[in-house]
Amino acid sequence: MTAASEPVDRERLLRHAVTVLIDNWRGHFTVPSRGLYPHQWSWDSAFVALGLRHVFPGRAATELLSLFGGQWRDGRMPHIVFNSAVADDAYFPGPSFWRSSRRPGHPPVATSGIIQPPVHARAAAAVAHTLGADGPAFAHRIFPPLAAQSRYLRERRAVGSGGLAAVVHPWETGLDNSPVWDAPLRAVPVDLRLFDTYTRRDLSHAEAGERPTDEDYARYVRLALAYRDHDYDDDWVRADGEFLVVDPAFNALWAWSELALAELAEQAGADPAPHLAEAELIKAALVDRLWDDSLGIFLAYDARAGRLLAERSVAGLVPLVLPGLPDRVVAGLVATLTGAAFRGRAGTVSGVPSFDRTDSRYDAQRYWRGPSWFNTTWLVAQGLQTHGHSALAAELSHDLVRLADRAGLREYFNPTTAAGHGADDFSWSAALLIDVLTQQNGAALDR
Ligand code: 9WN
Repeated sequence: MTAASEPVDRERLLRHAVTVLIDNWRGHFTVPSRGLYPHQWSWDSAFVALGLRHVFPGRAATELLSLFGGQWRDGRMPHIVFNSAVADDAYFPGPSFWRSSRRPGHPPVATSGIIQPPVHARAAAAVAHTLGADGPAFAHRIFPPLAAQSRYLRERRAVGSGGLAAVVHPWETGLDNSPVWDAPLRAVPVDLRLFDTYTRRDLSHAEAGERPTDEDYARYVRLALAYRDHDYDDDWVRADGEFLVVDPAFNALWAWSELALAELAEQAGADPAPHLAEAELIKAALVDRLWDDSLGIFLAYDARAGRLLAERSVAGLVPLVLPGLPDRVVAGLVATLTGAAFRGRAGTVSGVPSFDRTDSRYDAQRYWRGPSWFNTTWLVAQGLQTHGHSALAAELSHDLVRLADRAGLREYFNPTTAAGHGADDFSWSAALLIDVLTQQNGAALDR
């Protein structure tokens, strides 16, 4: 019996995943991990809700509603809503770094000032569905903040004639230290004086070799400080910020969420039409501006330098989540996913590596520079399912189960050895495992 065909104890895995979500629950939200990330993170909460809904649907609704308690008056949903029960320096950069409370219109809770990929409406639509008869009441409450989040992207983050949204910090992509950001980050000086002004808390919880480098951190801090010191002004940052990038995953998730907003609008008594139209607009711009036929993948665009970044990362596969992509695009994405850059020969790679395995900068255990992650692998599986590639989707879901079985609910995984890295008992790994186990039948998983 090969390792891939060993039977998996689904019940045990499910129990463990549920225990992790219970242990990481803080009364109205879930921390991504108990040590490394002791606050509420934006896109983490969406993935967590997608799993929580199967076991505690009420908590899933609370998770999303409590997150939007941190939304700003301009509609931005910050990437962290701080947990006032932990010390300011439990995580760096904490509340005193971001200074959200000095901003007019800030909510009564401390937050960061940057954003993360907008996958929340998709999670909310799934939660509303699971809530059954209580779905419309939840839709009524969650629809207005979700619609405001989308409006913020359209009004404050759109760049160029295609109108796609730009991110102004690598943390906004969620794929923080992807090698794709190396080139745009070269324009951001490493300010050595900054090194003495902060302590990296992440290194007390994870190996330095698995996290971003000190130089990258100094750039992250510089970018965040500049945005903060310009009062988080999006006119300033779009004109003069040192990092301005259009990311395919971010925009695809925005379009996917617009489709979900249309579903929620039906339940909330609002008009779905503008959301369907917005989704089409974003999708057309993605294909028109970011699709690269020769590389068979969507690329990021460096709006500062005015050029596409010709590198293959999992972010370029995520647009598969969108229905109605041209056939040649879907075929190209599937060929790239199953080719040497990502999955290669059947059975040799687990999940979807976060970066091109044939590139010299691929690093199988450093954060977003190679490892497979649950959320991006799950998103690609969703996309495959949408386009009728069910067998390949099932393979990816099966990989997630096998990774959890072999290495536990880690933050990220070496795609070839299946070793786990980063935080343990990581919430979105637990939540998406629950989703996968709940959606699949046993026969497929134990093959
Ligand atoms: C910065 C919480 C977050 C995820 C991101 C992941 C990581 C933070 C960090 O952890 O980022 O936001 O300190 O490295 O890259 O995707 O949301 O799990």
